[in-house]
Amino acid sequence: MTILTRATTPFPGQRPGTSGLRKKAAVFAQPGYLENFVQSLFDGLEGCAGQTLVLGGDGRYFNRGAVQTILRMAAAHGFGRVLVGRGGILSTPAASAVIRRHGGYGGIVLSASHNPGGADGDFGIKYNVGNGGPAPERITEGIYARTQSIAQYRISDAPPVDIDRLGECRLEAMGVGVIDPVADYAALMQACFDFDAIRKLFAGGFRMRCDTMNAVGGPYAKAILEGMLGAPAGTVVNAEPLEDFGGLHPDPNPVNAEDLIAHMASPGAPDLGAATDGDADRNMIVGRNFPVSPSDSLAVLAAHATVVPHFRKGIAGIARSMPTSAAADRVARSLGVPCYETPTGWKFFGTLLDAGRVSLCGEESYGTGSDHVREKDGLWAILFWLNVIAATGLSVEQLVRAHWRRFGRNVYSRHDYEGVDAAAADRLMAELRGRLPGLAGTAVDGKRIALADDFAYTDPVDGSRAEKQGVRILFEDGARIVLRLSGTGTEGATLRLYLESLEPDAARHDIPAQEALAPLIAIAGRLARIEVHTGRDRPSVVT
Ligand code: VG1
Ligand code: CO
Repeated sequence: MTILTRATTPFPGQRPGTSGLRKKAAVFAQPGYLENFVQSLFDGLEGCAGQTLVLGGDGRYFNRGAVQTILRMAAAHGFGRVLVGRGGILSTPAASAVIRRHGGYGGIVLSASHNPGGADGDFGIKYNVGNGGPAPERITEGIYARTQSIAQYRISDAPPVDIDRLGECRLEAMGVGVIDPVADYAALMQACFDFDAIRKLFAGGFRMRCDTMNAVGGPYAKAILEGMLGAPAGTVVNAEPLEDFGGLHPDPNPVNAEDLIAHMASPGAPDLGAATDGDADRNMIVGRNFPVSPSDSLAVLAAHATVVPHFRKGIAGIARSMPTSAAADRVARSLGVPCYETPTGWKFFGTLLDAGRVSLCGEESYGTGSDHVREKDGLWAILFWLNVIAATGLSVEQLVRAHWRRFGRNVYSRHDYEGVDAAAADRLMAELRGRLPGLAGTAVDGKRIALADDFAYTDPVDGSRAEKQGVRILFEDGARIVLRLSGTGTEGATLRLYLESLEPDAARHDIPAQEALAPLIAIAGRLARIEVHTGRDRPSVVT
């Protein structure tokens, strides 16, 4: 076995976005493409010689080949040991748990998460640091800088490692531990939640459908829900991780998980519906004929946190991404704990969690998590709901409605304009930004604007600064419009329009969100001239 140094030339555009580098699988499959990125990552790591790296992915097309390449490069770089999930499988939250539990130097997660998979779909790679969380921007920007001047990479010519058998082997001087991808994670879940109470719930006839969308959540949900908690076999559906997710788009929202939504609306629907995404860090919660908005989910869980063993003593604070509704803010206020507003992307929660300033975090994009790992965590959120249901005896709908009555309802929706011409999307944002200084104090359709800015964030722990994180227009009555461009797409641009209005009147809580938000939708369309710029008279996805 020899460690080879191979000459290479830079590929353009290897800049990680909201969560890692995502490109078409065919782009990643080009000779040297993955290698360049991984070498650029390794070049920036200091003191990793002899250390442990965690490696795994969501099982999509190209996952297995990428695992072998990265193993051979890690050996050439002097890592002491790589812990790899059997079959190359690790969900994003499980990778975070393994890094933390085994004192990993960092970890590589192979996933384009909620993006479609398969040979014609997307592939992705993300780097997590020693706290188990996504690398902060100074690291990802450093990787990107090196990809632009890379001239060579190092790789062992060793034969492939058998990643399908648990146990230890060697690759050059490096150890490779093939681990059960579920075990550490399942133990952590057991420590967080009241498994006895959830077991009793299922034993008492509580029924659930958990749709893991043919993605990596399947083995975890099966082992924990059906294995440890006694949910009937068949509770978890689409449970086999497939390279193309069986053609499903593993982005759990009412549009992509329409089967689950229909099932939950049918006669004899189970008590709880849930879905997870490609890498199992997102969750969607559905009651009987009652989808829960992710922003509400975070707020409801926060309000009931002390029923869960992990939060028995209460929570230190909450953090939410800027476009996420302010429902959680109201809960934080009532608990007397701080609520932080961060830019979109889980990487901005890490410092707050590490510093113990917050215990719970959430994003409007079906992401919820806590200080148990440093990633959002789909199955954790589902278990949290199960624990709250078991402890209160209330249904999903009862919990949410009681929450609205107590705190008011933050009516919420996101409109996505996908595959828009990138230059047109940039023009829209530039024009809108240009108009911001004149907006505060003016009224549109009788609604007075209190603040209009481009969200900027200074991390209160490490002082790092993130700018241009999305245009927000705040109205005096608590309503908000937010516009930003997606940082995870691989085709053209995706414009995201986020809409929120506060409805304190319980008599109006039944009005469908699109109807309640109609005036705000009209204002947003006009202010941003969405149709003029994009040529679209309606969004592609409404959630
Ligand atoms: C989207 C979501 C964001 C989430 C990110 C990664 O980013 O809006 O909240 O953190 O995806 O989620 P963007 O830039 O496309 O809006 V995952 O589950 O795809 O890693
Ligand atoms: Co994900």
